Amino acid sequence: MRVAYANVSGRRGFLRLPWSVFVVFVVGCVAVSAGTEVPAPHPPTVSAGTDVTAPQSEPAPAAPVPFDQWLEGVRVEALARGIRQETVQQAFEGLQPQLIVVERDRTQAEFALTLDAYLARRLSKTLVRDTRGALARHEALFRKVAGKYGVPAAVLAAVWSIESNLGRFSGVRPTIQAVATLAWDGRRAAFFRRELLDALTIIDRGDIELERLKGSWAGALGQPQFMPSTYLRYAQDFDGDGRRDIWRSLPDVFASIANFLKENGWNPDETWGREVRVAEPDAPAIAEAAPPRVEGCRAKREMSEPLPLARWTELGVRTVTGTRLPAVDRIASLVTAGSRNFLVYGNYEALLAYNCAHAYALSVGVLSERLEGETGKAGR
Ligand SMILES: [Ca+2]
Repeated sequence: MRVAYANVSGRRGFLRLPWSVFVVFVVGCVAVSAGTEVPAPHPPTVSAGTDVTAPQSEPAPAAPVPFDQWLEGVRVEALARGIRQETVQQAFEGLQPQLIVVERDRTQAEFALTLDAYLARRLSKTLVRDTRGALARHEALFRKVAGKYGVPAAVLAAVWSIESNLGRFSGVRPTIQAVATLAWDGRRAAFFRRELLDALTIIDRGDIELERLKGSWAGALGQPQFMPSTYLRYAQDFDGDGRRDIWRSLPDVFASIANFLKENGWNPDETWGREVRVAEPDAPAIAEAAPPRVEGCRAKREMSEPLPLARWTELGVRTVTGTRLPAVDRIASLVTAGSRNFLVYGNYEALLAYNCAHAYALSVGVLSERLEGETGKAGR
């Protein structure tokens, strides 16, 4: 199987590398959810709810329309969509493209890491400790949100941790400017134009003031790093103050993450999957019995067709400690990450809906497991 990872910035530039060998990260994505711009590996967390495998590029116009002229067209479209004139006027007042955004979108500074090496580095002791601490500190709130949406607290905390380092780095770039720049720049014009109109809608609805509408350079908002369209569809007002504040309200942040996963099929009776042991001699039979999928986002095409757990057992697959897989009637797909293998259930696909990359979904899954311990998933 072959795979590559990239975030929004890499949409036009997916590299195709051997699946078992490399994970490609775009350095630019570091700044995506980290207000600081440190070149370290980071999963493509920019676009919750957006399939990064969507068509990669649109031809850039031969002679770009001047920004002001282009913006006038968006203004007309926004008004036609019912967004109030004063909202558009305020948002577009003095607006200029932000060159660093274009630069980041074009930068191809990439480096490769095996996926298992990535997981080992990403899930550092510090990250696990900090996330565990946050989970304990907000235990009552996590329990309340988990109870309402049916997504375990450990999974919510893991997503929060991976997306914005527990809210520490949710991005400092003004969203209207960032998204308008990318929409004008042309490469993903249609996609970012829709996101720009959705960002205007967010302000128009009064969920947040213009000056607080901030996020990554690629438009991902707040602590869950939702794109504006994802925000409109999934964000929640859990503290009941009438606003969906995914920047400062932890009840809203946790509930928004939970609602996204629930609406994308999270099943409260199952876990996400588990690491498994595959013996080398069994590999050919497994490849024959469970070929790669042919449909779905890129990461889905890099996992096997699903088989019943009993069939995986017949094929010689065991838990990572060598015991038999649970005797439950459930289907699972195989994900290979370098030297490691994982059998994943439907909930894993809810994580892929958040961000279609195994580097992301495995980070969340493995981190959540470390937080809750193996006992949390006995028999599941
Ligand atoms: Ca609220």
